[in-house]
Amino acid sequence: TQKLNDPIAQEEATTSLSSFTPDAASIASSIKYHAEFSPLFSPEKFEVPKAFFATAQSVRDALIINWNATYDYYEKLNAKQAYYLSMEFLQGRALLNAIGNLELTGAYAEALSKLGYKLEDVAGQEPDAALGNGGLGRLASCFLDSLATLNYPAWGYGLRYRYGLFKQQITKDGQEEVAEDWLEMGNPWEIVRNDVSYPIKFYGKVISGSDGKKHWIGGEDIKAVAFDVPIPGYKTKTTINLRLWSTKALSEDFDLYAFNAGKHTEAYEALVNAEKICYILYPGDESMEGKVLRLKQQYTLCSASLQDIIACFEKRSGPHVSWEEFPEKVAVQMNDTHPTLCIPELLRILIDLKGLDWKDAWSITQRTVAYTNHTVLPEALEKWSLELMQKLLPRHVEIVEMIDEEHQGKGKGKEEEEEEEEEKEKEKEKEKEKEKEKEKEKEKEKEKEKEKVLPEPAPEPPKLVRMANLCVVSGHAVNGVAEIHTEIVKEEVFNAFYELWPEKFQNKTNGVTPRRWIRFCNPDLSKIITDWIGSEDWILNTGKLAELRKFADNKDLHNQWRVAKRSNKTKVAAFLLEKTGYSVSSDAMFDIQVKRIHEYKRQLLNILGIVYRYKKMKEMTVAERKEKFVPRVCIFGGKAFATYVQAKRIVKFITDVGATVNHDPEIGDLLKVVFVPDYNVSVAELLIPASELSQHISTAGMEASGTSNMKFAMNGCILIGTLDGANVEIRQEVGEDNFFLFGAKAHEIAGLRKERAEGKFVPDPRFEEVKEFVRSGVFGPYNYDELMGSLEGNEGFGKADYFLVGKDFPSYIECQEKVDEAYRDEKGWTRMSILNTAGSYKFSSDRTIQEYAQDIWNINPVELP
Ligand code: 4GP
Repeated sequence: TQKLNDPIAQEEATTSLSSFTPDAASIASSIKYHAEFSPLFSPEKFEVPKAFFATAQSVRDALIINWNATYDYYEKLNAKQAYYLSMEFLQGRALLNAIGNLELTGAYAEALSKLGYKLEDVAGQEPDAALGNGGLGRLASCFLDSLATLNYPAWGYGLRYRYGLFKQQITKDGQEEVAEDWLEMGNPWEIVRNDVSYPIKFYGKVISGSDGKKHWIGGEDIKAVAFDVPIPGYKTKTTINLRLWSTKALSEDFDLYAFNAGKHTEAYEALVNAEKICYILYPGDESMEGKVLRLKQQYTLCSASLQDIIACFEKRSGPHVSWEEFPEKVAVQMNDTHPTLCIPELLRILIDLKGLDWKDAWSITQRTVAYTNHTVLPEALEKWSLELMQKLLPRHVEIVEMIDEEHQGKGKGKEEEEEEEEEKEKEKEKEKEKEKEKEKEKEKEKEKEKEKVLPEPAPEPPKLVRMANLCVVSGHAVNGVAEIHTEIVKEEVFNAFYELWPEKFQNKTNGVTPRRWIRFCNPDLSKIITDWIGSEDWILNTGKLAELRKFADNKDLHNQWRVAKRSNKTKVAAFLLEKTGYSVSSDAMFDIQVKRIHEYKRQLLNILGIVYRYKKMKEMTVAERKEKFVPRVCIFGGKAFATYVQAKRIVKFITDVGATVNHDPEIGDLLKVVFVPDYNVSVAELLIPASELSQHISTAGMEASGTSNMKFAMNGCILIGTLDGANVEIRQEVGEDNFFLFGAKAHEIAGLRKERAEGKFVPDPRFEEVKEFVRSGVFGPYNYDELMGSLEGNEGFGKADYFLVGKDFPSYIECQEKVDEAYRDEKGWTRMSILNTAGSYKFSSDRTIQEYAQDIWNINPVELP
């Protein structure tokens, strides 16, 4: 980062700062300047894409000034800094957020209008930066906003994927994935830092040097190059950094001889190999190639970030580096287990490169790193093949073995360690000899096997490295993301560790940034809140939202509140028409479920509830159905992982139900079912403010927290949900009367599954009826046997209806009847809506970040002078 400590640079910076006075006229000239000198566009055209790019670049100028000042000040102060390592950051669009945080929205709108553009249209040009899958990645992005806003010295580290999360298209066959080329037109926010790059090694072998140290040599070498994205705080100069790594081959790896000899592919093989590491977010890891790539991604993030953190620590320490002080200056947070490799990597650097002994390095590492768990789904708790890891990262596996020994209470003194090392070397040699013998034997046996009639014995299962255990053993803190989730983490997932070190375990209930998720995405509601509370303070101090409770019965507020909701609904209706061709009435209740498509999130329960409603409507006369049901628009959105067959079936089923119901003239506006294609952050910003009912209906105990539930509540939406994740706390805060609760409780689930597996479950006749109806073929020719079948079966099918859709179905549809009743009472409903916003203040990520800063990172805010 450019340091401004020489007078000329300072002079220049001040000049550019003063030339960027944020009034509409100077902003317009800055935009024009960028439009003219941006090499990306031809000079004669100044169309909307170009206007967006030039506008973003002019905002970036402002950000860079603050960003440099922030960095400079941190360096001078040498305060302790937190580093948030995450394989995912789901940033979404940046323009409106950045000018909003800089308080320049009005000035930019005016400047653009002088140039003949509407801010809205220009902002709409920006592609979503979708470097994340869902909750975990979006949480990381909310955290960055809060860190900057609260002036915490902190950085984010991630990867700069060439292609973000895939674009979802909905065709007659269901979901199709298309590559998301978000960098196609360039990224105006990032600053490529060719001066900041680090070597990354894979494969090779470990040797013991004559200096008594371990050396990791040979193998494949590439480099990681930094791309910096400035993250502005709200109403503060603090602008922190999100550093994203991209991978490149070393320059000498381009094989000039091969190229000149016409072997072009061979010549740039190394280049492609290096670059492909950062091609896509979460490469499919069913193949071995996919697994290798994913592990390379994880190691690249960890190695580059740690080398960078250490370089910064050394620089700030001056000539005398005291490693003992490292944990006093650095806190590393691992966002789930994906960055676990930073544990052995930190140990490797400290021991092999900086010459520390095991004991000191281990103590430093433990005091530096902490781990957040985001899921209790067993399939999501990462386990890596030991064999693969040994090949790719041989030195790290040795270190992991030492950690395991340390944990087993076999920590050694240095001499003992060295002796043992020698012994180990000898043993290894012997082992190698034995292995060779064994191989020969095996070959012989294989030859004989071919002649046998009976099959060969099954191969031994591969040995796996449990990454979560490594995190718990090595970190000083482990946290869950909602109270109920942390209890499950302590009592079930990591119970043995909890018994050993209860002090390590903490809860940090998630939060979302009120800037993006109320202030900027819902300007109409924000204005009302500000008017009634009397100031904009609630944007920084969400506790103020509770003051709305005083006006929960005020008629004027009710009217304004409903007008704002209605206007947001109208925008969504237009959007749905454009994206799906379905026309919906803004008078109907907007009932929304948007999130990743997953069986545990139970979109299937929602759609079966809709099917049941549809069937009942069809059985009634017009008058009866109007009497019984309120008109609803049921909106779904979300992506299914490309290889998750069952999730894709659910998407297809929802769209098929929509195709039938939406065209049924008997039903009209009484029921519409719409699947919004390509759900992403920007779509969420549009849908959430328009939502009246939102569904958070996971099988209890399975959703770690959920964060969209918080966004919906903030925007005055009433939740229907199970007692799961953060729902539990939301219900507590907004009040039981303002939350629609149904379903089995977390502690009952194991018993219910057992009952089901033993064939003791007696399904409700309404559940049988709805499946029967689906099977009758009302929703088209597609065979839903597999989908319906997954909800059935008992003995022998222990996994049948694992997510307990059948069990919760009756209480779900009964609860939905209560929703209809409540919606008819306009006054009562508006009151509930206000009380949801008023009670949502706890769920600001500012609160969450303050807790991390105090209880885990031990860092303090640093306000720029
Ligand atoms: C998600 C959890 O599923 C969600 O409940 C939670 O709110 C979110 O993390 C943030 O903590 N997990 C993931 C994941 O996205 O990839 O495991």
